Amino acid sequence: MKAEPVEVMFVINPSLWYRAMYPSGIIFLAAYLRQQGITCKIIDSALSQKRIPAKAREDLVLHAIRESKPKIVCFSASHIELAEVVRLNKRILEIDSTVKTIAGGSQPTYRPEDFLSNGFDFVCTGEGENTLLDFVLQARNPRPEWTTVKGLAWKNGGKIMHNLHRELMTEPEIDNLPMPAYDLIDRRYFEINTGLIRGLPLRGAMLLTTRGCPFNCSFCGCNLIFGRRLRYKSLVKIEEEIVYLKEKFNIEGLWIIDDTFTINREHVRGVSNILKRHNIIWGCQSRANTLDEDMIKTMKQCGCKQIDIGVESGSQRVLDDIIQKKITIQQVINAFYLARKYHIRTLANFMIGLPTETPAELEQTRQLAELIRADVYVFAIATPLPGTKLYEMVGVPISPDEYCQLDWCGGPLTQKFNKSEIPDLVAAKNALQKRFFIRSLFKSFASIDNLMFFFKRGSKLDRIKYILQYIMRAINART
Ligand code: B12
Ligand code: SF4
Repeated sequence: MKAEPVEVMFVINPSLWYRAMYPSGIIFLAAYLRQQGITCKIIDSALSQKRIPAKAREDLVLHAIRESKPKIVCFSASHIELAEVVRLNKRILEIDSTVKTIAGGSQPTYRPEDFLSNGFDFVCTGEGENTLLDFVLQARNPRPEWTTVKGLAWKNGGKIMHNLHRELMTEPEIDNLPMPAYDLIDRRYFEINTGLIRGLPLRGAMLLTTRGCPFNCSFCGCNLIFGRRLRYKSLVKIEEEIVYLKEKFNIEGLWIIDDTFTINREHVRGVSNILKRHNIIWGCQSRANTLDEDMIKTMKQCGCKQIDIGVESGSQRVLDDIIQKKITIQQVINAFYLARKYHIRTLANFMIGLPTETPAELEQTRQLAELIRADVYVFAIATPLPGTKLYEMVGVPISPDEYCQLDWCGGPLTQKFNKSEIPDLVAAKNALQKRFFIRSLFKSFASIDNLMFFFKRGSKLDRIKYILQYIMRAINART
């Protein structure tokens, strides 16, 4: 059957196919355009029923473009997706040079020139809904006036132009956004997997309840996208989305992807109560300084199974001067104590190898890791993402060709950007990871809570299959 032509095509990057998590940005954008009567399609893993090599997946994207003949093709990209997005964009323009292609998301926001110097004519910086809508409307114009599209960076001849900054949407505007276009992505994203709430084999989805983060940690560029003022979705709209996800995909769990969910006590209480009402198991990302006993107690009572907390370092100097995290070691200890007290599983994120970090400070990190008795530990080698303050601090230029080599576990660039006094970061990271590996694996899968969850639910065979796959992947990654 011939595909219907569409005006706008969104590409889920081939490297993301078969992962448990869909790119949320794309489904927000597609829903917004659709609400304005613009025909949209998402090229998704539904195109292929089995694992196929990367090149073949790219070919499927090109095939879909030939079939649907979109006027505009949209890419979303992090730094590690830059290379494939640039390659795919080139191949699309070879098929049809009249197609307008545009990139948005984290890396295009942090560094638009990475894309504009590599074959893209248009980049959206920051929040995308209104910029993309204006872009599509201008593209319909025989003489488009690109300078009028706020938030757009573009190429005028050989020159890179940065239009006026796009204002962030107001809270009422956020609340009026349509339901994200879950219906345009593959249903398999919502099948049982252990990726959403680590180790729990459940049917789940991701949920965004706020936009923005008031903090400004040096390694992160999140607030360049959604700003530093928190904008909340109303509880009514949040409940509508949860009901929709339950009815349509029979979800059991949600991972709240807000940058920091636990900033506003009232909001946390409101969302938690909704999740409880709908019997949803959930997890979220948090900061040690925003958690208190009352909040943790409410969260536990309302089905929260896991909180991910960025601890980063056991050295207060590194936290203050390098990471600029605005938390204290005492707040970290307290947060983990409270989570343990109320039996909420914790995931502690650490990073090692920050500029000027000494072996003694690394030892403080190890001691803090022991002290907090988290359930799951993740140790990463601090990696200066281009566009962040940490990148400037490290001061080592990393070219776009090298982005895909930036590796938290250690890679060819690790030594180049190591400005700490720890000589072998990979060995140091492996030693820490090894120390906590068995505990993390065991707590991910065999905690009392997990076992209760497993025995109380149906679909046991499917769940076992997913757990085994997850363990195999963890073992393979380690060897
Ligand atoms: C959920 C999440 C994940 C999930 C799901 C990822 C997925 N499939 O989308 C998981 C856990 C898998 C993940 C993995 C990783 N992530 Co992540 N992740 C996030 C997180 C917390 C939320 C993203 C999200 O869904 N936001 C909600 C949606 C609505 O927002 P959005 O995607 O930004 O989209 C809006 C705009 O950006 C824009 N937009 C987006 N795309 C497009 C496209 C067009 C054409 C237009 C016009 C506009 C536009 O419009 C959208 C609506 O306003 C962000 C933090 C953040 N605040 O962005 C980090 C973040 C995106 N991740 C980051 C990183 C580093 C990673 C990893 C590399 C981590 C790792 N060590 O492995 C991997 C890489 C994955 C990959 N292949 O890209 C970085 C990216 C940095 C960078 N320079 O690119 C971020 C920004 C966090 C940070 N600390 O800086 N991540
Ligand atoms: S609190 Fe989280 S999202 Fe906010 S700036 Fe720090 S790392 Fe980024």
